[in-house]
Amino acid sequence: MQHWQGIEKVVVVGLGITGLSVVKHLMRLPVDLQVKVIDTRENPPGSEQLPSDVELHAGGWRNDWLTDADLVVTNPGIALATPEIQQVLAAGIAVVGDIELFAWQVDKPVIAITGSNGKSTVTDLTGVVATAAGLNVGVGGNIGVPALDLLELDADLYVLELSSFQLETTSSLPLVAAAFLNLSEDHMDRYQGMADYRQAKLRIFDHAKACVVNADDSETYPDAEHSLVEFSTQRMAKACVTEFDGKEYLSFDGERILAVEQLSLVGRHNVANALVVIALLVEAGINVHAGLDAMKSYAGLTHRCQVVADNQGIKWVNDSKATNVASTLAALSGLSLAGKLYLLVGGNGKGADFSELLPALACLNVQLCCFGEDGDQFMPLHPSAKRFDTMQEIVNWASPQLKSGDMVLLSPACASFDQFNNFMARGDAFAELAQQFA
Ligand code: UMA
Ligand code: ADP
Repeated sequence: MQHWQGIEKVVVVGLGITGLSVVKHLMRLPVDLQVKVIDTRENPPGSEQLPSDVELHAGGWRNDWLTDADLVVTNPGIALATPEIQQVLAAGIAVVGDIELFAWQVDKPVIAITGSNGKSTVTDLTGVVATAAGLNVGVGGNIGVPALDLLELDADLYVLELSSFQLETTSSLPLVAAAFLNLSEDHMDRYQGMADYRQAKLRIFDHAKACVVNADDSETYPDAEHSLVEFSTQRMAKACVTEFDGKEYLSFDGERILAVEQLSLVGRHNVANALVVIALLVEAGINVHAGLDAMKSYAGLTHRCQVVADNQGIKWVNDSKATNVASTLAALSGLSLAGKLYLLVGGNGKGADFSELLPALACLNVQLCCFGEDGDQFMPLHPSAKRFDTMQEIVNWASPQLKSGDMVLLSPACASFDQFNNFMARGDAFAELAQQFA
């Protein structure tokens, strides 16, 4: 309880599932705290579940509450650069996030994963393999289960997906193993530039025993000396792909662990993801061999390159979680089709530069279908580009033309917030359209 000495008044900024988990956690602590909540939204999600003795100010800021606080706990959606939070910091009041509170409390080993793409897949698969190896595992963080809620479980191991937003307000998280998967442009509406975004992600290594880094992406390496564990799909590394008798294997420290062809996951990016899972678990001292059957049969999370309809030779693929350029590139890489690709792109572009898609699109027999708020930004990328308002309009237009061998792929390279509550709702809407027309 040493962290709580001298803290009485706590202001939680931002409700949602994180804010609620923070309030519940604060209530459980054996310290006497006065807790207040501020949310700038008129009707913050989760307000109906707030205990009645916790005061809520919704629809704006309460600077008097903030400056009177001993500690401010922010939702990851609130940038530290927000003027109100800057004032709090200038007044010498500590500002932390839910992951820092988790760090203050946790007494079991923790593995954490960050990166621009693949976090949820690696986090989930790490949990699946560790569970199959006999451990009681708490899996959460940015993947959608607030980390503080996991403390209620009697877990042997915690596996956390951490976003750059969460890492900004985390400074003392002890990790048995941490991975930084890759860095590509994302969230440029929140950061000054790539250097800023990278620095936020690198914070994952501050208190990590083993730092798993991508030998194919030098941006994932920490600036200071750390205990590095490299992974690569292209070269020799501690975790890499090796060839034996004409077959590719996932290998760790020179030992063949699993043939690549035995993975149910598809795509080279998922080979990288599986290598990271092995590296993290071995470094955490877990018997990865005991969980290999689970790794083999793991078919991935929904909304990530998921076939949602396959009828008359026409495949409908939901990759709604592709919310940035690199994830859409991963979906397109190695794609070979007998027919035409109908690619649905657009949404909220978060200030990204989409021109990186040009070379990949140039190699494909593609009909580019652009929709949503930033759909216009995709129009110059391919001569086939056609503008629509919604996915429904695209499907209405494309369906009569579809032939065997074609694929309709939603891999939008954008966030969904312009038209949907989240990427899951967008993916579900696409899957429904696919069912309707397939
Ligand atoms: N907001 C305000 N005012 C407030 C509070 C929030 O305007 O006072 C807005 C912000 O724009 C912010 C958003 O609301 O972006 C977030 O609020 P929320 O209620 O949706 O937050 P939570 O439900 O607590 O969800 C958060 C993470 N959301 C964000 O980081 C934006 C979830 O990640 C995460 O799963 C959850 O905590 C549990 O840890 C989502 C996400 O989009 C999936 N993450 C980004 C990503 O993956 O790219 C980083
Ligand atoms: P995150 O949690 O980082 O958003 P996900 O596992 O949910 O990662 O995948 C998000 C998107 O990125 C999906 O479109 C998926 O196909 C793609 N993806 C998954 N792993 C990788 C990777 N290692 N490199 C690039 N793209 C990836």
